[in-house]
Amino acid sequence: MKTYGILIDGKWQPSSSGKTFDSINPSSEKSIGKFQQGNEKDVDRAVAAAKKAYESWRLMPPTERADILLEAALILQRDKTHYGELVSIEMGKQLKEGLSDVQEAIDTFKYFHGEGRRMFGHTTTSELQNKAAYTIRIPIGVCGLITPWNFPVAIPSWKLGPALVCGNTVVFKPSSDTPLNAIELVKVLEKAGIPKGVINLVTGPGSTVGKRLVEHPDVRMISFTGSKATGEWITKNAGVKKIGLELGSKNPIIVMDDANLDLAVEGTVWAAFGTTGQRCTAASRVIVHKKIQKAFEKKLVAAAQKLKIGNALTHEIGPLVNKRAQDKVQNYVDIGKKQKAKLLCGGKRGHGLFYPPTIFTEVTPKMTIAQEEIFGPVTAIMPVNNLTEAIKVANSVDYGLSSSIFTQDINNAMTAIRDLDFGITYINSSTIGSEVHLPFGGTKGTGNGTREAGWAGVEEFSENKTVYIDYSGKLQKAQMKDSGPRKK
Ligand code: UN1
Repeated sequence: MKTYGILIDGKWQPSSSGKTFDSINPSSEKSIGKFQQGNEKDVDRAVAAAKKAYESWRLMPPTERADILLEAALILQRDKTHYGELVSIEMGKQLKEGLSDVQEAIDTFKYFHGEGRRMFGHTTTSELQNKAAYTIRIPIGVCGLITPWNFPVAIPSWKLGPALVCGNTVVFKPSSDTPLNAIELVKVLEKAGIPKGVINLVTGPGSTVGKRLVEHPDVRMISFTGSKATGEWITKNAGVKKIGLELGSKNPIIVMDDANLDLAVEGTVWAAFGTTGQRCTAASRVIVHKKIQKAFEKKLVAAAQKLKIGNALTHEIGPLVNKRAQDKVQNYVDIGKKQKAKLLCGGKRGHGLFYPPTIFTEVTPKMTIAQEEIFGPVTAIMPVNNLTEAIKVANSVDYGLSSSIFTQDINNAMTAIRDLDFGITYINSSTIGSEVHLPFGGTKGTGNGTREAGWAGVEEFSENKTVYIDYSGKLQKAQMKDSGPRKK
């Protein structure tokens, strides 16, 4: 069994804790390697290395930093099968999705390669003569990146891409469920030419590694994707730092009575059961017009029962990530039954870490399964009478990441775009499938207003500097010209 190190100042090494943990393939429940259980001391050394590397990294032209990202994209592209299989093996999503996880990272690095030649500021006027005014984007400093297991390559790339092109250095703490994917991704960036100290990687528990990173005074920004509880903890404990949060959701699909039903069923199957429901963008609520409810339910159950469950490398629906996740899903299903939601299919854990697609109907907005993120292959059909009620139900949760409506009526679609309180709205498509050049993130409990990906990624990982250049040769003073009271 191979033992992997942590990366500090360009050197892979053991943690000072002397302890390791295993990463488990959830399909077989076998270990795939030993990883360092990092601690506070490791984080302190990693932050110090990142701080030192920042001095020269921030001065490298952004186009040169960007070239390293392009090179990394090309390496991933060349060996995409290898990296895609690794996603399926360590995280448990089907191979096609493992490959698309890697594709999302390739696209992201290519996009941020382009940002090396954009990173636009504003040029504007000055209220004084012979004076110029404009803004530039400047790096923030050392960034702490804390990432989840469900997109073990794509989500780190959303953070690493913009952080690096903008001139920041990083300490990366990946989820303990997918450390190998994180290490392989960082090795790709090393191969592509990242100088030592610019990326440091410390594996280990959130309660030590993550905590120290959040509290460290030399870390200027924390970018976190994960649970709402941890996001709230970070908000309270990070001190004065920039914070970017993406904290999950309870995403709805609305199916109107005029919808193309087969399309709506296909979209729901993908959004509810794709990645075994383990996406922040998964649709765990389907708000269905009563007129087509029965027909929709019949088609959805039939489609869900056709899905092939098993080893992620060879099946459509892989396992849940670990035992804790499976217990959590089963617990929510039991609560659903107790609260009198009607179970249409699934509802009982499979062998190992597997769980079958599970559909409830007659779910009402106050039920627990209509409110809380389950992060498993469970969806709740909620019948409604009209669009106004559908939107009200859709908005009746604490989260606001992704939403979707299936309708052939432009008026319904435009109303939904205006009124759904979510960061993303899809028309006639499922709630999953964001593209890397557009902002990704949500309203309400999903985050704190930051967005990742696309130009929003540059905004997230840089700051504005405002520049004034006075070429009058005099000391000109703003706001000191008294225009006096208006004359009648
Ligand atoms: C996530 O689940 O946190 O739109 C990210 C999607 C993917 C990204 C999901 N492109 O589902």
